[in-house]
Amino acid sequence: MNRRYAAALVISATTLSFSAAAVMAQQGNAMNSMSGMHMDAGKAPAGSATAKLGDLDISGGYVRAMLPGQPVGGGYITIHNGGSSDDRLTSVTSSAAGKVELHEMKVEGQIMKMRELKEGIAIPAGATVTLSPNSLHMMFKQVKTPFKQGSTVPVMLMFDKAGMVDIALPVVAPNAS
Ligand SMILES: [Cu+2]
Repeated sequence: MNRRYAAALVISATTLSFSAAAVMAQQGNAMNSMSGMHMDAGKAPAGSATAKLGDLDISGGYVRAMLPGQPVGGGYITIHNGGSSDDRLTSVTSSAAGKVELHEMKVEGQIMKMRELKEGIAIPAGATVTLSPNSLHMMFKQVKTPFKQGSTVPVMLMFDKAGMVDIALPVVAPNAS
């Protein structure tokens, strides 16, 4: 299953298409609960990272440990905008990866599609936006050392209005959500 997952993700086109089975392989567990699209409810593992930046409350930050041969890593976080003006997560960088992209996954028909959000992710005034498995996520590419459970991955989040913040994301089990 890991090999299949890796093969699917090696296709580094802007729009990736892969089968629901490959997505289940990525999840690595809870297959029986995955009929159709499995939306995590935004619950983050214990010990996940938090930060405060102006009107933004950042919580539930973590990355998943990478399986052997896995070419890319996934990161997740929740951002609440307590202010009265809209903001936008425009980009993410990390010293642990050559680049970090903002992606979304969507089921179209029977196919799970992933695409890069080049304009970033809107964080409207008063809204809470959650990056979670099978939906919005940070995708770490050109990872220097595969993320290992128990370590942390430093990231810098850049927002249109609030500015930037450094946060260390704990690395949790590959199938955690
Ligand atoms: Cu992705």
